Amino acid sequence: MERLLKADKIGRNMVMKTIDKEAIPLIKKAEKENIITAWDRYERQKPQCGYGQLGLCCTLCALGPCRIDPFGGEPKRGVCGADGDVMIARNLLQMLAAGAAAHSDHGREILEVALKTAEGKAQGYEIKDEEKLKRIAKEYGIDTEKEIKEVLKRVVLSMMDEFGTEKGRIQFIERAPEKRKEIWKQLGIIPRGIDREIVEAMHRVHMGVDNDYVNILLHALRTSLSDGWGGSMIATEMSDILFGTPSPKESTVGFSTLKENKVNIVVHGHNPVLSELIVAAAEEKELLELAKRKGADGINIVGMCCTGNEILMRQGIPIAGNLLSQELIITTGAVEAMVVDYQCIFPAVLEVAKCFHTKIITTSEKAKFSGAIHMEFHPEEAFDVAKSIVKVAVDNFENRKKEKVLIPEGEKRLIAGFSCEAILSALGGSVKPLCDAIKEGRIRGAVGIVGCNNVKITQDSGHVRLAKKLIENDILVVETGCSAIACAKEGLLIPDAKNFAGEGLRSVIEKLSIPPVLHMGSCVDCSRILVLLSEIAKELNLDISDLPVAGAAPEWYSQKAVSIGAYFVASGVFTVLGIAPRIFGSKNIIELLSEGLDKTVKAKFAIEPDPEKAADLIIEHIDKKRKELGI
Ligand code: MSK
Repeated sequence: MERLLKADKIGRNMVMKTIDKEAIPLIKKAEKENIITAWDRYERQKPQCGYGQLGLCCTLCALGPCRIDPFGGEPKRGVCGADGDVMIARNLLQMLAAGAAAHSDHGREILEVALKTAEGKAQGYEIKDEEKLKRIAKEYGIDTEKEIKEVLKRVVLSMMDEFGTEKGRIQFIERAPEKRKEIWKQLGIIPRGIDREIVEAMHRVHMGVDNDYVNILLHALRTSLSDGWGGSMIATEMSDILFGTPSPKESTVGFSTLKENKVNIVVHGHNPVLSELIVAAAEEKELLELAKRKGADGINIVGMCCTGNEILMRQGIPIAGNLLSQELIITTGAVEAMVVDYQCIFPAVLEVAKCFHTKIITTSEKAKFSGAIHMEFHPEEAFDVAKSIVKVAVDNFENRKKEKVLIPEGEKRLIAGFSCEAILSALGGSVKPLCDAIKEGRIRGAVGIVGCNNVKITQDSGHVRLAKKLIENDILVVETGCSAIACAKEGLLIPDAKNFAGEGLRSVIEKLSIPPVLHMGSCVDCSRILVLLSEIAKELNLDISDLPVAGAAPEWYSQKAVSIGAYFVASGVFTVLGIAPRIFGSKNIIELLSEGLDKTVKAKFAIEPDPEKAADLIIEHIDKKRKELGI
């Protein structure tokens, strides 16, 4: 009886933790071996601070930490005199600025590699998409008749200028529909420079600077636009130029992408400048021979989180999992090295790795982890460093303990690589067939589901349940980041998933041989969604806010997701969040982020943790937009 109760408890715990079937044996293994994971640490944090959850806690300066009584009692203000509105607005802007900075600094690094590539000083990089480079050069007014590396150099320098303040306006804003640009102009939120908006955000949150919550949050919108239409869009476009614009590729997903007889290397983080070269290095003859001498049948690279999405989209490299998979993959006992750059890497991977032979290798000067092996990546000797990293993993194969290995079975197929260019090409070169299908009602609308996993929601369940209900209701779903990985694990990223789709959507995707859920890339590739929406709006001579579309982040956790959500809404996309942001201590801010924004940017946020109800809200919104358009 006791054993049964225990089994039941484990079963129920599993259901609470994840819907990823391959994760379950690994969670059980972690529990059995007392390996602590994010779910356990979350339990130990409970109850999480009530003031913090409402946003009514301020740790910005040394007068505090301060808190405000949410029931109207004392204290009503912080030591400096800030009320709840100001406290929450400042906290939110600081969070958003960190996210915008992360995306944009990632973009800057790609530009630095591209500049070295143009100057012939980068090792292992080249221009893979000349056509795209020329197209973007024209947008920037750069002469494309010059030698291609000179064109690249000029584009890179123009983009680098946009991080500063000199230009006063970022170029890709011009891609937005006229009506949208007019709204931004009226509100004074056209970004003047990427770094400028982020630095100004940090200035405004300093004690005694911006003390008007509306003004603070308007700047939050401007900062987010500098990310979506600036730093992230630059990261996406320059990655396409250097590594190739994604086109549909078949691959596999899950922990079962690890191979028992091979050296397994997990690349985790965000920037393709690292993962692309690790993939290339793993094909080097000398390293393959070394692997053989060590007793392995080859070298197997798998991705984790967004750097995984980058190499999946461009090269079809298998993707092992998303945010909450990172500790579990080490518990397989079959990972020789986890190579990381930055963002979304739990410091805890070092602790889990101590229980196995796995080496954690950090590569970025700005993201060191105590106890990891640090092998710094610089463009000048990038390929040599990539080879050295792969060699560390190969040498480590002989330390693997066979009796500790557990690789779950069940590898799933997926198709990724739906860049805007790939979608246009599937549609025959223009968005018109998609617009026609929307007008005729075969496709009711489209939704971008993005973002992370969060321990507060059963892993992947928010993404999967929302996507399933939407496609069932003839709504096309596009995804990025961990959301795309979640739905891939559930088999929604293959044409066979048409069986989950409603009749109208099925008729369209069958004709195009595409899945009902399209994988558009990594977190920075949310900018691809903005470009696609702009193209559709321009084709129909509408604003983005007029379209029957929406955004959703059912399991978000990161500061970057705050920025993405804000630039979606600022761009005219109704967006539903599955995790409540820390704003519930202020009625004024709740009102501003919902009805207030609707009156100004013609889009708003909604918060709904239940994915079924979130789908209902989205369907209602899409139907309202269809009605307004008379379709
Ligand atoms: S990796 S930001 S957990 S999507 Fe881009 Fe996933 Fe969110 Fe990181």
